[in-house]
Amino acid sequence: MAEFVAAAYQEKMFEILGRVESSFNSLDLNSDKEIDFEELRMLLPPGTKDEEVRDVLARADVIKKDGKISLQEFRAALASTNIEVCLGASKA
Ligand SMILES: [Ca+2]
Ligand SMILES: [Ca+2]
Repeated sequence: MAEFVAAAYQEKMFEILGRVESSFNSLDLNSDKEIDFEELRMLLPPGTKDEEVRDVLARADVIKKDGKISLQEFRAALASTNIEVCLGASKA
């Protein structure tokens, strides 16, 4: 039973990671492999304040603090925070 749960969990993680990469690519409008402030702003709901965009960016921009979110940072952010909820990707 535990093995079944572990396998299902792993499968789900792979599914999420695959989706993370494709959603990252669709958010990376200029295809430079980073999500910058403007790209992040477009992904958040209309009317989101600059400081809120900056806050989300700062929470994810933790590995290489260059003001942009790399795929690695994007994944780490999803794994460690509820930023996934912000991105509307919470449903399995
Ligand atoms: Ca970009
Ligand atoms: Ca970064």
